[in-house]
Amino acid sequence: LPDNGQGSTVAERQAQRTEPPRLYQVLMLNDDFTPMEFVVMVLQEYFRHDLDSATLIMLKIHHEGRGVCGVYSKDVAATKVELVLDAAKRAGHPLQCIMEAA
Ligand code: NFA
Repeated sequence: LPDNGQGSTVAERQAQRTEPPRLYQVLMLNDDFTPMEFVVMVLQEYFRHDLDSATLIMLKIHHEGRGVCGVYSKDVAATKVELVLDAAKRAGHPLQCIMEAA
C-alpha cells in the first residue's frame, strides 16, 4: 500500500491498533519464614491452581528462589500482586510477589 504522507500506511496503522496486549508473569520469591502451607494456599486461592500444581510451584520457589504463579494482562497481574502482598502482610509473612513482562 502507498504511504499516505504520515509515515505509515492505513494497513500498518490498523495492524498497530490491533496489537495484542503484552503479558506479564506474576512470580513469588522464596524467603526463610513464610510457611509452605501459606504459599500453597495463596497459589490455590489467588491463582486457581489445584493442590498438586500449587505444591509443585511452591517447591520450585523454595528450591530455585522464584517461580511463576501465572501469566496475565498488565492490570490483572498488578491486581494479583497487590492482593498477594496484602494477604501476606495481614498474615504477618514476608512473602514477596512481583510481576515481569513475559
Ligand atoms: N522457604 C519457605 C520455608 O521453608 C517456604 C516458601 C516457599 C516461602 C515459597 C516462600 C515461597 N518455610
